[in-house]
Amino acid sequence: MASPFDAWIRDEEVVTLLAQEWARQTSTLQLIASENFASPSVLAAGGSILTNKYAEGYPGRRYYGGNAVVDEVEDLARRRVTALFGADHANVQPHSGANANVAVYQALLEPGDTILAMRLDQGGHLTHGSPASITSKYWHFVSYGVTPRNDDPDHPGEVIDFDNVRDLALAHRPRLIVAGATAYARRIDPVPFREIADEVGALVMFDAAHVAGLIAGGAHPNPVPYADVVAFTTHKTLRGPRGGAIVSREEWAKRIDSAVFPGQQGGPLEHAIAAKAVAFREAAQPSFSQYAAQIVANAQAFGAALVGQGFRLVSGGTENHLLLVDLRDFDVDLTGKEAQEALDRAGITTNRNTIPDDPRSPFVTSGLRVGTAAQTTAGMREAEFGQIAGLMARALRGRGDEAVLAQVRGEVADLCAAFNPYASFTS
Ligand code: DSN
Repeated sequence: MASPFDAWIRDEEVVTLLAQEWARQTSTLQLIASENFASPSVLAAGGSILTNKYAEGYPGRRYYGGNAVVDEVEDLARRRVTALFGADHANVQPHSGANANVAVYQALLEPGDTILAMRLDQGGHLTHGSPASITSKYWHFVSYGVTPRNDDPDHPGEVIDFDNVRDLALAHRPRLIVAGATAYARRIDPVPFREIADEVGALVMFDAAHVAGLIAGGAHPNPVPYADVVAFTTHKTLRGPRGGAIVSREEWAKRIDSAVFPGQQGGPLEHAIAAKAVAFREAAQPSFSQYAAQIVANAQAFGAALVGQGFRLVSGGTENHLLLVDLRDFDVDLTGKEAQEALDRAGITTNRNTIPDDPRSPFVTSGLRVGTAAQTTAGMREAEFGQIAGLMARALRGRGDEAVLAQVRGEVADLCAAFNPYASFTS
């Protein structure tokens, strides 16, 4: 069956591939923590005629004619997102979260300046100074990490080590401190970052790529009052189109706009910006707050059920939409790569991930990252996530037996059939 959104496509090969992807997305479990199901309105705006228009520049200051309507579209997106987060200024043009982060560095810093950010293997993002990222070629990164593992449930370890952040800040006097992560299951409090930054005269960027939807929905603290700049993606918990955005204090507005265009990008993707505008409106609805709270409740139920199946959770649990699973307690020989591949065969889509101080390489890993944002959109609740933990454990225990994997895959398909993501959207 083809996706209901592809009726206009006159290209058999592409339609066939989209039908296959529709079947995959609706008959297998989407547990990648950075993914979601965008609404039909977001999809339609993203596929609109605005893709036809070149609009280098910003509303009222374009380098091409014919942008009267496009100006209104981009202004609408900017107004909606500044209202959503209570920010002074917004730039909605970044094509991705990585672009947004690099534009912030370019706007706030000189080449060679020092940035203090979270190390990749401790939960940070590539653009937080990984040697593999261009960011580390232009700026000097110093990395903070998490506290050691500690199995006391009242004082969990593997949480951001603020003593380490402060010590490094005092020793290296960074120009910018980055808060935010890509594989970290705990709430990130912006206040200690601001306090440490003030002590050493640094600026603060909060990378809210993962938790922007939780912030918009009120499930996580809003970093905007504490950070100079907040950069984020629009397609993860925020449930919009694939892309990035930056909100900031007014004093950084001009520099950020110049860094995005012409600093990094050419023509903005106005169809994507229209889809972002739709998503920002959706995220401002009361139902989105319920959604954000349910994402977290589902993640906590999922975590408890995974622990019940013998898995260990990095940092002992979750306060957001994701869980970082240390596979070694479940099976000392099971790598993240092997687990991801076995789960794929069982219809459960996840990604392998390094865990803090992982003895294995980033290509193999000892961890698995899972998230609840997408299947919560599809209507799944705590009971279903409990069931999913059991299915994952069965698939991984029986990973050498194709009959076990096929049986789990069948049960996954039955579960997904009862929770079609596109049945839950009413507009
Ligand atoms: N790829 C994103 C994620 O999965 O977290 C980060 O860039």
